[in-house]
Formats: sequence, structure tokens, C-alpha cells
Amino acid sequence: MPVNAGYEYFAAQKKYQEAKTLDEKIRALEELIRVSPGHKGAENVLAQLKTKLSKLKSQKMVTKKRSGGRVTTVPKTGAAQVCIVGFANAGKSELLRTLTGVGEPSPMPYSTKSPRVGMMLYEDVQIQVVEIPSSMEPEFLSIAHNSELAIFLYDAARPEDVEKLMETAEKEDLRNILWVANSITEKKAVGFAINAKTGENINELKRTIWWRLKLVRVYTKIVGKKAETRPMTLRAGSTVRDVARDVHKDFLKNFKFARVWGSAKFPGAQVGLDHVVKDKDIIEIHAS
Ligand SMILES: Nc1nc2c(ncn2[C@@H]2O[C@H](COP(=O)(O)OP(=O)(O)O)[C@@H](O)[C@H]2O)c(=O)[nH]1
Ligand SMILES: [Mg+2]
Repeated sequence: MPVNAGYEYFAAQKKYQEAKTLDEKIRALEELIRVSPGHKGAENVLAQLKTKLSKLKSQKMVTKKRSGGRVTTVPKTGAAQVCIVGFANAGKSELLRTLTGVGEPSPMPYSTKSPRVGMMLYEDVQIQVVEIPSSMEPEFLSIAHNSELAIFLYDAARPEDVEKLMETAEKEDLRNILWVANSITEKKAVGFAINAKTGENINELKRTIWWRLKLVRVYTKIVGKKAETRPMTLRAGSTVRDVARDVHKDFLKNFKFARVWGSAKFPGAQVGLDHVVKDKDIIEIHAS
């Protein structure tokens, strides 16, 4: 509780605590942030509220009516969006919970009725994970369409499900699919298997997700200062030009050179706009 919080703050806090739907929670939290005391000492609380708000917003979904029927989209946050597709009781909710901490797995089939969203931390990169309901209605499969990667999860004891899932993958024309067997029973799986419940092989899965997303992260820095601790993510193969453009368009316009630690010939070597950046590079842009 921030020091010297006024009546307005407590009223807003109460409203937030009583909020039921996601929309209500988001609105109440925005109000709470607006009336939060701005002085020093309240900064930590404010930062926490803002983090909470961005988490809630990342779970928001938009359902629209289109000519072909309803379409649900999940606004993207983080470096990329990954979805989990599979039949009932494949362990999708369990996997979402293991990766992100969000969700309620249940032995009741079809208990996840609408997509569930969580944020997974891979090292220092935030990746959004969406569970698609087992019913696999076209309305929800459209999310898989827009995701950068689809994890097709199946019960390791039911390899026959893979064939049926392949039909879905083909129908939806999904290009980036990661097949994962979930060891719900003791039966040994063929291929890459995880145990969503115990967390077995989850770190390997996270590494594979990152690898399959084909991204690189770079840390930008200002001359004379330490590099940013939060990375910027770009597609693999991106150049210093892409970094400069993403930081600020003036950086690109007035670009002189960049110093790179990591992929350069030696630490801090000067490079030009065409230099291809590598994962974990530190980049200092010099502009006029
Ligand atoms: N032993 C074990 N049980 C699991 C595993 N994954 C899921 N379950 C259980 O199987 C049931 C269905 O899982 P859930 O994640 O809700 O499946 P979903 O329908 O694909 O979302 C739940 O009771 C889970 O706790 C696993 O890896 N090992
Ligand atoms: Mg589920």
C-alpha cells in the first residue's frame, strides 16, 4: 500500500479487488494507476500495478464477426506468440501452466472453453503462449494461424492422434509446427516427449521453442552507458539497419556507424548498416 494514499486510491483499490471479468479488472486497474500517488516511495507499487496491467492486457481477446463466421484473435505481446493445439486431455492446460503459471488443468475433457493466455519467460525473453480449446473450432484455430509457432501436443500413449492432428495442420496450412508427446501415462513415447505435470524435459522444450521461433535478441546501449538489460528481439538474419530502425527512425537517417560486442571481429569493433546481428549482441549506435 503506497504511503499517503488518499480516499480515491482506496476506493479504486476496492473496485479492483471486486472486479470479476477481465475487462472490469483492466478498467479498475487503469483507474487505480491513474489515482496512485505520484511521489517517490510509491514508485514500486506503481511499477507493480503497471506490470499487472500489461499482464492482464496480454490475456485479452477480441472476437469479431466475419463473413465466414466468428474469429477470435489474441493481441500479441512479447517477442512472439506460440499456441498449443491438441485433443481433449492431451495436457494443454497442464503445459500452459508449466510454461507460464496460468491455467487450470482438469480431468474433465473440454473444460477449457475459450483460449487461455500466459507469458513464458525464456531466459530474458517474454513469449506469449495461448491454449486453443480442444474443440478446435475454426474460430479458435485462426489464432494458430496468426501465431509464430504451433505446438501440437498429443498423449504419448495415443500416437494415432498425430495423424488426425496432421489433417488439422494441413487444413489450416500451418507451417511452423512443433510436435510434442506428453507422457500422461508411463508408456514410453516415440520422439520428443515431455511430462507437462512433472516438468520433465520442459527446459528442453523451452529451448526448442526459442530455436524454432528463429529470433535473435540484442541489447542496445548508449555511448558511455551500460547496455540495456531488456533485450530487443528481431528475426534471425536482421542487420544493424533493422536495429537502428526499430530504436528510432532518426538513428537510421543520421547513422554513422555502430559498435558491436558479440558478433563483431573484436569486442566493440565498428560495423556498418549491413552487419548481420547475432543472438545476445550488444549494439551501440553512433549517429550524428
Ligand atoms: N500424469 C500426468 N498427468 C497429466 C499430464 N498432463 C496433463 N495431465 C492430467 O491430465 C488431465 C487433462 O489435462 P489438461 O491439461 O486439462 O488437458 P487439456 O484438455 O489438453 O487441456 C488433467 O487431470 C491433468 O492434470 C502429464 O504430463 N502427466
Ligand atoms: Mg485445457
